[in-house]
Amino acid sequence: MPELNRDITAFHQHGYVVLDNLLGSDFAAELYAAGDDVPKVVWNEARSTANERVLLHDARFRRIFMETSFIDRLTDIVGDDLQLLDLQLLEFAPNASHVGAISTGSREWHTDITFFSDAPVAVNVGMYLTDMTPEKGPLHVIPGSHLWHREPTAEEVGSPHVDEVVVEVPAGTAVAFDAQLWHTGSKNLSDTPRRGLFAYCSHYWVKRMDEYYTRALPEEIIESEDPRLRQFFGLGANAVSIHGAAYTEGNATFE
Ligand SMILES: O=C(O)CCC(=O)C(=O)O
Repeated sequence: MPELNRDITAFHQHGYVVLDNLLGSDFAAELYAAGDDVPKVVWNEARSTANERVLLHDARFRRIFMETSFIDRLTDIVGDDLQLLDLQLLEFAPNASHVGAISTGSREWHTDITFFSDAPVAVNVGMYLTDMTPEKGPLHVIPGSHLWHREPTAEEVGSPHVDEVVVEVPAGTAVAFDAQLWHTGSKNLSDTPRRGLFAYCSHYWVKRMDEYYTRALPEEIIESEDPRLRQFFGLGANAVSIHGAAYTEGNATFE
């Protein structure tokens, strides 16, 4: 089994990086328990999710972005204009017959975006709340597949791949991967739910997935004066805009 990539500077080469101890095991256990309390949408017998606003209105989930090194570490990967596009809690039911959404095979290879480019556009960050042992259905990735510029075919979706790598990590560790990378969870064969949080990150100039929600962000975020946190939640650029440093000049004229 090849060694997992833990070097942020090699992120683009491999298409992923393991972020050890991003949450830590105690906080992961607290968030796992918090997952009992949040309302979830059941997609099928194997998979249910809780959306960003449900999570952010619970102070325990906000602490990920206010009290851990999340924003620092993702800024190192994405850049100074880091923004969150979406956050989800993903739960795979115990003793599952499916990997997740659709596949009845042992894999469910997919990319998270179908716009392919050499430059990384979006990065998904899986924060695992349970030890990802083989029976828990760990993430699998195909290093380098973010540069293939295509989605898996119908024949490829459900089957093991010769170049796949199993990302067995302990609870509280995260895996950041390019949204173009072929990746898949695997079946949760254990007798307890598998829970992970997925923070989908990108640049400030990419639109947040606001249409998924009807509820506003919580006041604690809207009223925050931390410029990096405001940018992270789409409330104002902190980094110099790709539209130029004079991006906001003239706002007053047209009020
Ligand atoms: O559950 C996992 O480990 C992977 C989840 C996934 O594939 C996704 O969020 O796109």
